[in-house]
Amino acid sequence: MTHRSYQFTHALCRAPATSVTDGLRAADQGDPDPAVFAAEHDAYVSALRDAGCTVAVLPADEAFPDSVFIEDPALVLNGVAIVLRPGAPTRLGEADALRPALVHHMADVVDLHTEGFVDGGDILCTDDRVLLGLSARTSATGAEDLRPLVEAQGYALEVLQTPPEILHFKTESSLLDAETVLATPALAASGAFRGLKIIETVPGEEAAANAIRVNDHVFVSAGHPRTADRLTDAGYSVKVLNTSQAALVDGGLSCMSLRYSLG
Ligand code: CIR
Repeated sequence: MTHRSYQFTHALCRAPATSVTDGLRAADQGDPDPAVFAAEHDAYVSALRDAGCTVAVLPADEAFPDSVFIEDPALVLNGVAIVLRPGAPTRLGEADALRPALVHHMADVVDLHTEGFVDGGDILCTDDRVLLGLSARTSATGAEDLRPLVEAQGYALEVLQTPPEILHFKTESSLLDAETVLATPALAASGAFRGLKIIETVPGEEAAANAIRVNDHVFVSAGHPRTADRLTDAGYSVKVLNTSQAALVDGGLSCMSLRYSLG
């Protein structure tokens, strides 16, 4: 049986811009170093390739400091890209800037027409459901306008509430397999994961929750050894990756690729 929620043939990434030093962040802990960011991004792309994906890396887009976080302006279901409407003013133009590449790489492209907003970072997909967390970046109007596009791909849309202190729904959750998510205790307690098993991050390692399952492996950010052990003990093949520079601008593993299947 194939699992469209975590089995992928392809991934699309965008190289980090040197302007990532101007990237959005909730709390300033210093600017990312573009050279170190590029090295961490290269390792991330290699890990996607090692996991079995054909990866295309788009050139850096200096006009958009946060454009390395390519997950936010689009959602890909069944190889069809839905161009979203990112909720941060400095990121709104990323959708149009990405569109030509989506036309080139995806099976089809459709546009979310809305006065509202949806960020891809607020979307967690299972095999049959799209869980969408409302947040400072994703509005109820955007969610309802997205519904028919998601249903057209054979998914049910569930609209949930992301607790206010969390940037994106998937900042604190990720899919581990068709029945299981990794989540922080705070997001697990929100009741969002009805019908799914939950493995919680270890207290103090909340940032580990932004993991990604890619084919046979679960990528986890470095610096969260006890959560990584918890996943290994649960039977997952864990691959640890450095995301120190993305973390300085509130990014993590899921944000840096659009994962999808063709054919
Ligand atoms: C932002 O605030 O939009 C970026 N600095 C970080 C985006 C992270 N993306 C994600 O969680 N999907």
